[in-house]
Amino acid sequence: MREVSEMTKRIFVFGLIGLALILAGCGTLFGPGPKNIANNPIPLTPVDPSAIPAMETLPVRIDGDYIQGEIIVGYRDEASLYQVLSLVNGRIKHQTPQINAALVELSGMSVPEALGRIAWAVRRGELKGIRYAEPNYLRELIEPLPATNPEVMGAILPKVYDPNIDLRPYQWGLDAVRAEEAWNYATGQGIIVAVVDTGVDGLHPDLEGQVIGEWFDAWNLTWISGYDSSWEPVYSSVYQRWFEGSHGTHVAGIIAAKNDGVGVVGLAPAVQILSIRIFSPDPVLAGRTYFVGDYNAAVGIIEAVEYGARVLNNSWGGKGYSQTLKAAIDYALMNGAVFVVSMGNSYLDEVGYPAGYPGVIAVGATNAQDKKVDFSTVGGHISVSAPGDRVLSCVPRWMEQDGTGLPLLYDYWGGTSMAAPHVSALAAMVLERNPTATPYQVKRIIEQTATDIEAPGFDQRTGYGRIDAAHAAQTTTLPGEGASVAVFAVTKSSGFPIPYMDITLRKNGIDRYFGQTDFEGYYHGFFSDWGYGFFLEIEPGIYEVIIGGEDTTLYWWSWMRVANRVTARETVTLGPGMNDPVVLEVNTTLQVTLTWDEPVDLDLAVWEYDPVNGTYVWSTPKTGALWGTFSGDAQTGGSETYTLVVPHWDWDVYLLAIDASNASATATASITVMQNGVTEVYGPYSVQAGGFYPSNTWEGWWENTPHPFFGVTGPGGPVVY
Ligand SMILES: [Ca+2]
Ligand SMILES: [Ca+2]
Ligand SMILES: [Ca+2]
Repeated sequence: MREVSEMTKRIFVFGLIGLALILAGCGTLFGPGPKNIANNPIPLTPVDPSAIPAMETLPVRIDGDYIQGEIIVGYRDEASLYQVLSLVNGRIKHQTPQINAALVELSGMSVPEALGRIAWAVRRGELKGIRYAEPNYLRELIEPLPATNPEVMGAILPKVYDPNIDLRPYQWGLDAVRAEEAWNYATGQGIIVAVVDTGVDGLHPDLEGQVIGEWFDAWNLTWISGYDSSWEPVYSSVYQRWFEGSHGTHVAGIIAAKNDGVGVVGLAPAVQILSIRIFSPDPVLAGRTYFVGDYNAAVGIIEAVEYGARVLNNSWGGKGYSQTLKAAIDYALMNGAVFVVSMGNSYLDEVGYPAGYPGVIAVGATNAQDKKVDFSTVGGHISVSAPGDRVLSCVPRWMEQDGTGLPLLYDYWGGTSMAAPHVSALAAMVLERNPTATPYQVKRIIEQTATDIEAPGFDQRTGYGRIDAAHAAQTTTLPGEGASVAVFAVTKSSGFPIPYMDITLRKNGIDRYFGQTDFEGYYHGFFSDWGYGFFLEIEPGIYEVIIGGEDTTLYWWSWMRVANRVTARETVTLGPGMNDPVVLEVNTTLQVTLTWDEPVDLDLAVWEYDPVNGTYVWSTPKTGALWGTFSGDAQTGGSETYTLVVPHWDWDVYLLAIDASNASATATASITVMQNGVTEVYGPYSVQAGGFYPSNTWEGWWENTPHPFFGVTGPGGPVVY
C-alpha cells in the first residue's frame, strides 16, 4: 500500500497524467431487444476446439459517434506506439507529448477492428507500454436557444440595435450577479480566458482590443495570426456565414465585451480573450452541426494552457468517456488553469463530458427569476449556476438583421453555453484578486459565495447556487486545497488490478465525481503506476467510493443487456492534497443455475473461452471447467448450478446454453445468474427435446450475430459476445 502511495505521489509531482479508461460509458453497439426466438430442435454437436478459428481481435464497445479512419493511442513509451502502428497498419497523424497521446490514421482498417486488435495484443501481454486506445469521439457545440420573446422582467427588449446606444439596461444577468459592485474589486485585469469554441469575431465593435490577435485552429492543429474572421471568403452559403463564429463571439461578449457605455459589457471587461477554435470550420460539415473529435479538442485545451490562459471556457460536450480529454483537462488543472464547462441543455439528469470530469466547474443556467431554466441539465457533478436565459451579447458582424441587410451585432440567446462564460469571467476576477489560488480554490470561492437558490444547500439542479460576482470578487481568504486520490479496483481472490471499471464518488447520497480504471495495471504486476482511476482537485469530505463494472453482461441474440451494477463500495474520508490510494476488492464469483420442473434430463451447458491460451472448454457433460465447478446433475427436474471463481481479471467469455439432448420431452427452464449479491432470472424458456437451446449451432458465434448462446463475460470485462 505504501509503495502505491509513493508512486502515485511521484506521478502527481512530476505532472504525469493519471489516465483512466477507454471505451466505457453507457452506449451500446447493439440494437434494442429482446427478441423472441423459436426453439430449434436440430442437435448441436459438441465441437473439436481445434476447429475453432484463431482470434486476432477482441470485440470492443464504442460509446458514441466517432471520426472514421483514426484512433487515439495513449502510450507510456514510443516503442509501444510504433508496435501499435504496425499492428493496425497506421501512421502517426499528430502527437501530443504533454499527455503522451497520438492520433493514429488507419488505412483500410475500421476503428473497431483496430481497437480490437490492440485490446487483443494487450490481453496477450504483447503491448506493455500502451495506456489506452480509443475512438476519436465527437463532441458537439451545446447549441444556444435564441430568445423568441425577448422580454425580461416586464421590459420589452429591443430587437434591432443601434450600436451607439447603451444596452447595459437589458443585461439582466449582470444585475443578478451584481456586476458593478464586483468591479470595485476586480475586472479580470491581466487574466487570459480561452474561449474554446467556434471562433470569435475579434473585430466586433464591442470586442475589438479585447481579443488576442492570434488564435489556435484545433481543426488543423495550427496557430494563425490575426482574428478568426475568415468567414467571408470561405463560405458561399448564407446559412454557413450566418453561423460562423457566432457561438464563440456570443460567449466572448458575455466574458469581456468593452465597458465603454455603448453596446453591451462583459462581466470581466479587462480580461483578454484567447480564441481556441475547436469546432469544424464549416458549421454544417457532413450534415452535422459543429463538431470536434476528442483529440483535436484535447490539443486545443493544451495549447490554451501553454499560451498562458488561466481560465478555459467550454460551452460544449458529448457522450463517451475519453481518456484523452481527461488527460488534457488534468494537464490544465495541474498547470493552474480553471476549466469551466456547460452542464448541457438536455433537460435530463445525466452525465456528459467534459462536464462529468473531476476538477472542472460544471455550470447550470438560471433565469431572471433566479430559478433553474428548464433545459439546464441536472446532475450531482454540477458546481454552480449562472444567468443562461435571454442573455444579450455580441454576435459576429456578418450576422444580419432580418430584412435590412444591416449587421445585427447583438442578440439574446439562452443556454448553459451562456451560463458558463459568466462563471469563466468570475473565475478571472477571483484569480486577479488571488493569483496563487489553485483551480479548486477558485471553484470553491465561487461556490461558497454563491447565493443558494431552490432546495436549501447544494442541490443537483443548481449546485451551490447562482453566482454572486460582488461577493466572490471581494474574497481574498483562500479556502483549503482540493483533494486528489487514485482509486484501484482489484479482484477479491488475488488482488489483481481490474481495468474498465466505472468509479463513482458519492457524497451525502449524491453522485459527485466519475472516473474509470485504465487499460494497464494488470500487465505490470501489482499496483503498477497505472491501472486506476484518478480524481484530481475534488471537494474534500466523506465519500462512498463505488466500483461499478459491467461484470455481468448478458447477450441474447442482438439484444445486449448491460448490468452496470455496484460491485464494491467503501466509505473513505478524503482530506486536502494527495490522499493515499483507495483500493477496493471486487468479488469475482459468478453463479449460473438452471432450473426446471419436468421429469426430464436437462443439462446446463457452458462454453468457456480463454483468448490467451486460445482454448475453449465445453463444460457439458459435467466435467468441470477451467475455474468453475458444477453441482447437481439433475436427471428428472430440479436444478444444476455452475459456480465460477475467476482469480484474476480476464477477457474470458462464458457462453450459456441449455442442453436438451438427453431430454425425452419438452421442458420449461429458467436460468438464474447471481453476482455480487444481484440475482437475475432469464426465462422461462420452452425447451424442446433433443437439441440445444437457444440455438442449434455454435459456428460463427464469435464473428457474427445472432449468437447461439447466452454470453457472460468474465468479471470486470465489459467486452464480449
Ligand atoms: Ca460595450
Ligand atoms: Ca440550493
Ligand atoms: Ca442433467
